[in-house]
Amino acid sequence: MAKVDIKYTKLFINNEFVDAVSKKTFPTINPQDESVIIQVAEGDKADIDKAVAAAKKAFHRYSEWRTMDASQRGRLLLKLADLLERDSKYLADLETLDCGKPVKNAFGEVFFAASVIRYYAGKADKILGSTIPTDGEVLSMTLKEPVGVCGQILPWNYPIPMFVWKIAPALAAGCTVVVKPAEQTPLTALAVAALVKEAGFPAGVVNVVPGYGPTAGAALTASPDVDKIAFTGSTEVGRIIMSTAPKVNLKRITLELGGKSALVIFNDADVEKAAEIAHNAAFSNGGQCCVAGTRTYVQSGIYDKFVAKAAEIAQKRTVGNPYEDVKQGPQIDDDMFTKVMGYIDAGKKCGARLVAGGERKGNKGFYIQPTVFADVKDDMKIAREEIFGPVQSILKFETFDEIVDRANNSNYGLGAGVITNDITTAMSFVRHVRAGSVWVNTYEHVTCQTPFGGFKDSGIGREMGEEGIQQYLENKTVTISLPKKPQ
Ligand code: TXE
Repeated sequence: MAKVDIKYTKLFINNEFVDAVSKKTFPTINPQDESVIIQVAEGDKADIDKAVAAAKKAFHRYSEWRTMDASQRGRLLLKLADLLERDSKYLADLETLDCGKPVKNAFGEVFFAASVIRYYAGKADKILGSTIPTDGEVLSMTLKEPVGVCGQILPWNYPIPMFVWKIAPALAAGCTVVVKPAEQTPLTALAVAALVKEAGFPAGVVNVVPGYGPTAGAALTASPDVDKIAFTGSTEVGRIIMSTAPKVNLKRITLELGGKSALVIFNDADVEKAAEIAHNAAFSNGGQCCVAGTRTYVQSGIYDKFVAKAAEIAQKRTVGNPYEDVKQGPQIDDDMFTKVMGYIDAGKKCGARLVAGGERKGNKGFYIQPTVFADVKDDMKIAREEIFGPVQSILKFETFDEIVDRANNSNYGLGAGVITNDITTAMSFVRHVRAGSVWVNTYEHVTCQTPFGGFKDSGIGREMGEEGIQQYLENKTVTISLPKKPQ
């Protein structure tokens, strides 16, 4: 197992690493062998209040941050991106230790995160309002202003990218932030916090408070001094945030939640290529991906051939020590491991045909065999609920209209995909499917330039792209008396 030097385990408030007010700590667990990696300071309401006060002070109208040129905010972000790349090997090793993903994937994610930061760095001094031809003897314009203090609650599946998706647009917009990383993966958030300080961001602009959801997360959601909550996680907790956050003030809320995305493969597709795309759609990041294409719908003409190929690829998928050259490491923790194994049992019991995997791998660590079920029916639990593990469900269909209805028959609407060589079929599917991202002849191609988010129970608002920064801005309409204005 790799030896990684862990430098930061305390809360990051006001550019300092500090103990929790209660002095409490919690263990972060190594998913490879279930051992305790290290104890981390456990933030709760008292610490969230301190961090929010720091963020509020940093947002004061005469603060260094508020009076800084927008272009300088961009330069600080560019510096942060450089520092991430400088420390990419270290950050990737640390990420793999804490969440078990293959280190080469973790390494790629650091560079992806840097690209997101640079994208928003470039936007910092290009936040434009508009001038409006207004009725009456006035001149009107809009000013775009930062929302204020933002609470940002993160999941554990892509810890560094999720941290950056949240802070980069907020900082480019001029907001200040309090970030609560997932309790399973606090380590890289703290390491990146140290880089935020090194980059030169003023104290209080970024604060990071590890802790549990019902304590630290709930305190952030309930704080009257927080102007916006941005959350990525389960739909269940998204609902809690939607119902509790507005009780004290009408916070802006953006939510990026779960999914049960359909990938639809038509008869004219190349079966080998389609099976590869569908495999990656379902198994990428061990299936711990909100847009995972977990419902693989295959048209009847190629169904049998496709199932055989999908099973073959899954059986060959390498699972093991994430510091070695493998495709899949362990699942994140005991809870998720138990939950996923429960879904695999449910699949076996409800009559789906198991064609690959179906068991845990080894007897130590949270490893699960890549599992494929064929002949899955729409009403089975494994076709309806988000599994968040390495499980692919293959379902058969006959016609276009039938498959659009079936693909849309879900409370979720995060991602969707279609594989066909027929442009009319592809574009008709794109127009009829109810999902926030639709991929044609590819899947899960996510970039910093394109908005990402869900329809229906998959969320509210968008991250990334221009839409991503707009979620951190308020519109201020300014109307100036201008007697005898020229036409
Ligand atoms: O998520 P939670 P969990 C889905 C996936 C997975 C399920 C459960 O289906 O099986 O969620 O995973 C914080 N107030 N996704 O339990 O609980 C929590 O501390 C405020 C999809 O890990 O939603 C963590 O920081 N915050 C997803 C974050 O919410 C609270 C990624 C996510 O935890 C809170 C992860 C509360 N009451 C899981 N309770 C995606 N969309 O990518 C918890 N939290």
